[in-house]
Amino acid sequence: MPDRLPPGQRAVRGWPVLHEGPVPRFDPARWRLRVWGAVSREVELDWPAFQALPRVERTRDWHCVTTWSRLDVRWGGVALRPLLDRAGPRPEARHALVHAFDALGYTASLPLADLLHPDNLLATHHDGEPLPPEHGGPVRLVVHHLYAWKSVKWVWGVEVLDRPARGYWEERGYHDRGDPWAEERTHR
Ligand SMILES: Nc1nc2c(c(=O)[nH]1)N[C@H]1C(S)=C(S)[C@@H](COP(=O)(O)O)O[C@H]1N2
Ligand SMILES: [Mo]
Repeated sequence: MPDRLPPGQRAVRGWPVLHEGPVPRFDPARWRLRVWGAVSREVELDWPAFQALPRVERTRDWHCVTTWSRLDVRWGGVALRPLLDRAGPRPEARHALVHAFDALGYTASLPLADLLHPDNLLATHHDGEPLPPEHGGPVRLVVHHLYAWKSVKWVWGVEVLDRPARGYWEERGYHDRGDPWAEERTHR
């Protein structure tokens, strides 16, 4: 299936675990999903409110910048787009920083337009099973169309910005957008 593999990628069968730092403990009593920054209305949802949102499934290919790709990954969870629409990004908003609740405070930055892609998920399930903690459970972002470092595990926050900012890997030389088909691996 070479037409499904972006340049420099190879398909793997298993599911590599890849992240910086230790897997954090999830506390459902303290977790909140927040959308804030350059928005008209901040969104804040606790775990029960998040769990009550409509659920969707998406099966898509997924590409890590370290050259592995997974084909037909089946994710389940909550569509991100309606939550961003609810927050109402202000006209000047162009960028976003997505935050994890791990000890590292991992973040990924991306153009707001890419975060608004209707396929993006706050994934809680994989192949119909709850997402394991090492893969970002109970909830991670999935942005299928960008390199996987943008798909923040253990997500809690989306910060909408009217100016560019850089996340964990972007600060370390990785690309601000990260389109695998354009091989946007690092900054020029
Ligand atoms: N919080 C957090 N999310 C993260 C990372 C990380 O280090 N911390 N690594 C990213 C990278 S580089 C990849 S390839 C994917 C890997 O997800 P997986 O371990 O479920 O395959 O998670 C992304 N999300
Ligand atoms: Mo990655």
